[in-house]
Amino acid sequence: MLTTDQIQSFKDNAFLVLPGFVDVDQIAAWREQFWSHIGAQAEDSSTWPDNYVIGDFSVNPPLGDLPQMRSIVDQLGGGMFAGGGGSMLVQWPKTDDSSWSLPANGHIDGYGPGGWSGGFMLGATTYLEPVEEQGGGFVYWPQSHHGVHDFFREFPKQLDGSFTDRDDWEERKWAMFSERTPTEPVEFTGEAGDTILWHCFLCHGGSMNVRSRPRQAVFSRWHRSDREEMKYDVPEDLWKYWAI
Ligand SMILES: O=C(O)CCC(=O)C(=O)O
Ligand SMILES: [Fe+2]
Repeated sequence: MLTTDQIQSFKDNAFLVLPGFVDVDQIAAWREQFWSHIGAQAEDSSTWPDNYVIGDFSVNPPLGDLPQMRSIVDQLGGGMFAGGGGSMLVQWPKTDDSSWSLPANGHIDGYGPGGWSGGFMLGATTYLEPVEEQGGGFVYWPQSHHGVHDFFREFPKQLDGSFTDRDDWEERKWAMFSERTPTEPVEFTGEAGDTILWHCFLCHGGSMNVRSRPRQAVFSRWHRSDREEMKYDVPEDLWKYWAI
């Protein structure tokens, strides 16, 4: 369970870092599953592939099935959040490229059956190995949920993903959202087992890895179990569909 302070911090910032959230034995088991699924050796870079999305694979048990995650998700969603798979995204080292920089803009997710579906609420990302700066970490814009919320209060119909049909989309793309936030992007660096919880309106993205180890991250997402009824509602209260 999260403390009152942790919940307040999540509400203020749209993310919450939980150091050491998944224990070492579980991480070791997931790493084993991952390397064996891709048929490569963790310590031999000549065997490494270059695919970002690890297809047909989910860690077992999925992140959302861990008891400590279940209790937090129930606490945040009041029992109304469903999902919690364990797909993996891997940033393989690009040692030949020294032009590392932070991404200019972050995006927001809108996953669901058949693409943008609404009703997406919460994401979580857990690392299977330490990730240092410039190591391909998950990058996010603290407090960007407010600007994104304001955007959809202004253009509520575009919550269905149709903001990509706007005349200014080609020119501005995701800057439309990240421009509304005053903060600089932050890299999620940390140890194996460290986890970041992120709000659905948190601007975020991937980043380039110029270190030596692959950035191995497990991603889980939760949606409202009643999303068909609420998915394109943009309430004035950002926390209407949350229990916090
Ligand atoms: O690879 C990353 O850290 C970012 C991935 C991402 O944007 C996503 O899974 O929605
Ligand atoms: Fe994303």
